[in-house]
Amino acid sequence: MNNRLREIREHAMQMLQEAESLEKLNDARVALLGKKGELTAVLKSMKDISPEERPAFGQMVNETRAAIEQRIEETKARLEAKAREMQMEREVIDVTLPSSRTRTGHPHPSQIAREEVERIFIGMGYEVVEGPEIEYDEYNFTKLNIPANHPAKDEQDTFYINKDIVLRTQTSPVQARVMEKGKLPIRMISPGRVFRSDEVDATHSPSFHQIEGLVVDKNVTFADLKGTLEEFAKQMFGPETKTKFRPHHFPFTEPSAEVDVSCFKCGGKGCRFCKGSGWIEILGCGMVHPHVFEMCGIDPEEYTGFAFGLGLERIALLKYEIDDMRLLYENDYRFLKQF
Ligand code: 2NL
Repeated sequence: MNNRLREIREHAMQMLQEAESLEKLNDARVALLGKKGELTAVLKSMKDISPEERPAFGQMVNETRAAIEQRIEETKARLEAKAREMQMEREVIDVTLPSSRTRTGHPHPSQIAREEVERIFIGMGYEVVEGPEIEYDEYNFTKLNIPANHPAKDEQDTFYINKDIVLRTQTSPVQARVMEKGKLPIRMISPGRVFRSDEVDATHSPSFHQIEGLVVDKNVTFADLKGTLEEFAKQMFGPETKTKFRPHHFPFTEPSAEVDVSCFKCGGKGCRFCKGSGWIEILGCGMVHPHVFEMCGIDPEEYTGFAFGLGLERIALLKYEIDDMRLLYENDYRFLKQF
């Protein structure tokens, strides 16, 4: 019997030595120690041994079992460590690999135009002021001398939130608010999104961007307006640029004008770009109407001022020779990245 136990033990050690995975180890454990295992068979044969020899034999069986169990635990620890190591090798992260490509986007042509206009006026000492896109009808229309039923109100009819609140049709309400604060003189521009209930086509959109400018001080004249906008045009479209002031009408300025610049493509000779005229319209302007001053709490006897407004999309279309405004609203990166 002693020999039999030694055989079992040696066989067991051999099996455990050869188990090269946790599954195989488990199979070996069942085969060695399980109900149908070799050691259990030996225990069952105890009845054939004489009662005097039984205790000593029992002890030997227990020792054999303990030795096998210990080797199983050691083998298990070894195989688990090996499995962990292999997993680490499989899941290794190479931090030196290049990352997946990210795209950082691109400034929008209208925003490039906005920054360009801002840069020029900041250079002339203007302050940039922003305000709400949702405005009181009173600030958007009434304080700018556009009373209810005025035809100009129709012309730029807008989206009403309720009977007193609108989506602003221009950024002038920002300027009306600055005038009301009463800190003079004023030299400001107000850029931002504005709204009109226009149908979408190649030159119109219900939402676009504008920059308005306002100067209020003592003794401001139309000559100051002309000089300022001439300088702006030269910086924006090139030093050779000429300007032309055509009489116009706006309810908030008197007198009012529209400003054309000499075509920066053909230099004024006339081409397809300027439709043969040599001139391109870029903005509207005028001397602030005395009634607007009064409604904003400024004494028109003491102060005068000029104001102007330009559409940023229009400037972007001109500057980049884009022939359809709708391209500006699609945000197609392939289009935007060209500018
Ligand atoms: C245009 C014309 C213009 C103004 C805007 C203005 C603002 C105040 C007082 C008086 Cl607070 N005027 N703004 C003046 C003349 C023209 O815009 O064609 N814009 C796209």
